Amino acid sequence: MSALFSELRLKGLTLKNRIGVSPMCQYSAVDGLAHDWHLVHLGARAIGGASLVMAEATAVSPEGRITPGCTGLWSDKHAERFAPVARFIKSQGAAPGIQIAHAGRKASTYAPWEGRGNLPANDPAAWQPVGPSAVAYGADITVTPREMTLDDIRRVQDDFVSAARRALECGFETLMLHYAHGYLGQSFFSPIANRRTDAYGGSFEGRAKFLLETFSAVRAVWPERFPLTVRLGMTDFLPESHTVDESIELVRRLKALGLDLVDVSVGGNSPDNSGIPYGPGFMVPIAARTKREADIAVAVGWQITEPAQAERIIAEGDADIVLLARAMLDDPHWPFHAAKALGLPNPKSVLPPQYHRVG
Ligand code: 531
Repeated sequence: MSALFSELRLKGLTLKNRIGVSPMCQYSAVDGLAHDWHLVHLGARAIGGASLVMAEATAVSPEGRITPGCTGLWSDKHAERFAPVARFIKSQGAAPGIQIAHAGRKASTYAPWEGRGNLPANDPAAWQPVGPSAVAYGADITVTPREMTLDDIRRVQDDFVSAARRALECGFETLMLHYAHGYLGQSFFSPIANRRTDAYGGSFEGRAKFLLETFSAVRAVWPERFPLTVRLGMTDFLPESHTVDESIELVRRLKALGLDLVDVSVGGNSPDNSGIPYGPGFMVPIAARTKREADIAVAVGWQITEPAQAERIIAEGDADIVLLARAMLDDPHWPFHAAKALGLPNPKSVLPPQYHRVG
């Protein structure tokens, strides 16, 4: 009996296995609108047998995009474009999910294959990023963000709520708030990015305020029957970073507000990555700790590539689901190949009948 291929119940949703597709930016939208690429990219991975297919970091407003090619959910037209994507994923027996995001001070940058860092100010596609404080990220993201006013904060929180409503209307059944990787939510929690002296900065309570309030506002419109999740950057692994202990306390507070699962990730508030303990499954110990200390369902990614490794993570109770990224780009049929490698009795059942002629 495989733990990786056991069901996972999250609220009213039953996932058919513990293998999910992590949200992965495609930088391929036009004016934030999803199109054929997103349908085929995400649809192929639903065909491949993942139980949860997460659409990429999707901006709640135009200035919340990381790049001009990022998807958005800031109008009903955007929702209409995502509806066939969600519908197809569901038709393959996978749960359709979406991550909603605001890029904050890491906005207005090139797609990775077009350049590095910020779009130049004279590029007509560039815009002014905002953040908790007027502190630039650094390295090649040199633009100093405009410090958000209290009105800006309210507006962005409303944008998260509107995007959540639209995500529901277009058929997504799992919603993830992007509170990782140095984007807006994460940056409010980080003493590296957040130097505010008002109620939204300073102490743990102040730095947590934007994240907790935004979560609460979204929870009020996201139905109880579907999981509401957060991807949280647990630490930057730097002395000046927020700590794993603080993150676990934040997870406890989010849980009290209705969080169903936390996807543990890295911080991304500093270009200094020297403290990140890269290596196979390096986030698993933090996932296990979070699960134990916050008593909540946990997802984990990062350098998880092998079926036996994924099986062990779930079997040992370190996490409830693995969310694969690069491994899924490499092999959309990763779940089928994992079922074979783990010696499941009928691995072809992972794929739809149209593909049962595989060897
Ligand atoms: C890179 C990244 C990972 C972890 C910390 C900082 C940066 N990813 C982040 C992605 C976009 C592509 C690059 C998102 O989370 C949207």
